[in-house]
Amino acid sequence: MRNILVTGGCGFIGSNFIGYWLKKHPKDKIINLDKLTYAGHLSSTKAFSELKNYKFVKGDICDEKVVDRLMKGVDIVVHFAAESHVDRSIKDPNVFIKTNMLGTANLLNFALKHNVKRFHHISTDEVFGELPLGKGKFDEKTPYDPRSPYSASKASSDYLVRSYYHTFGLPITISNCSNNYGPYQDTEKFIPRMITNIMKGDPVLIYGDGKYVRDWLFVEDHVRAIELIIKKGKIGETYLVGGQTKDVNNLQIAKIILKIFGKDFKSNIKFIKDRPGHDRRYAVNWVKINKELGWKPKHNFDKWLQKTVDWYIKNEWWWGDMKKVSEKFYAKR
Ligand code: NAD
Ligand code: TDX
Repeated sequence: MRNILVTGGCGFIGSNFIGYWLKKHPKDKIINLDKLTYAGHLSSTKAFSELKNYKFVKGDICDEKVVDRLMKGVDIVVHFAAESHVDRSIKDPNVFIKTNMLGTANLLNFALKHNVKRFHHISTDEVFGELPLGKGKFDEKTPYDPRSPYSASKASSDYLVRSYYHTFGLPITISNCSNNYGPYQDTEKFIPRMITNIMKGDPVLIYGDGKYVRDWLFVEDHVRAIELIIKKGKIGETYLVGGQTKDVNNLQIAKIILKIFGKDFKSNIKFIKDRPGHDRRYAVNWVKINKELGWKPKHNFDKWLQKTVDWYIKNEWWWGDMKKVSEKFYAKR
């Protein structure tokens, strides 16, 4: 039995992680510390919220008292909590600096005080900046070059986590993953926004020329990678996690999704104002985690995109109210 503190477990990846972990490790205990910001949804924890070995605590990772209390007796910290949306970081960077940098620092201080055995930090490939179209991939040796307040705040948190390993010997690991997709992703993000726009009879909105490329990773593949790093990863190391290698741009994804709904492409897309500092392309080389830990992404993009669409069609109860919140934000973007 291990005591695990998960932060941000009411968000997209955190809730998928807890559901997966409790199924596979029913003897472990999980405490989920989440502030329930606009991006935190208790409804995402419905499948496991009644389990005896699961406990939810509403609180802020920046709060010293709460973190000090919860960290006592913890074996493993899995740190997902963050402000995660690039567009919001352009509108209001301060909350990103506070949660992603100061919140991470607060967790590190109390993890050290209470001698946790592992601090696993979830980060992003966006810390590496952008790649040109069609050329190159990020790997663990790529220099950091963050270009948005979001990615800069995540890069800072990565540096802090590493510094606690080198300076204080805190047993850390870090994973930097690419764009996740799958169930329980907030409707502010590209794929769920497209799906729910189509369901509401609205056009798919494309930033700039739409020829931006992301490396798409099914959320369960990501969660499996985190599990392996926690079990077999080397202390102090960073692992990059990416999807099945195929460059697909935003317009091509819009085309696939519109086709799933039987809708014509040209008449259902609308080009809108681009994102300032919009990174052109991300691509991840996941050879290290493959060679050292035996991980690879199992989920095929076309098949699991279709399954993700099916999930949103079946679960309007989950995203109906959230959609109003995300579109309210976008109306002012
Ligand atoms: P999300 O926005 O869906 O969820 C974030 C969660 O953190 C929410 O439940 C929110 O309430 C909680 N939270 C925010 N501020 C908090 C605070 N101060 N104290 C406690 N809880 C707080 O995010 P996500 O997409 O699940 O991402 C999880 C992690 O993975 C983040 O660290 C993100 O940077 C990283 N990441 C995400 C992706 C992706 O594609 N979604 C890709 C790479 C890395
Ligand atoms: O309506 C839209 N139209 C559009 O063209 C939205 C919401 C997005 N886009 C574009 C911008 C990006 O090129 O789609 C792409 C994906 O956008 P987001 O879903 O906002 O993701 P991104 O900016 O790539 O960042 C995501 O992946 C890395 C997560 O939000 C981060 O938390 C993670 O670190």
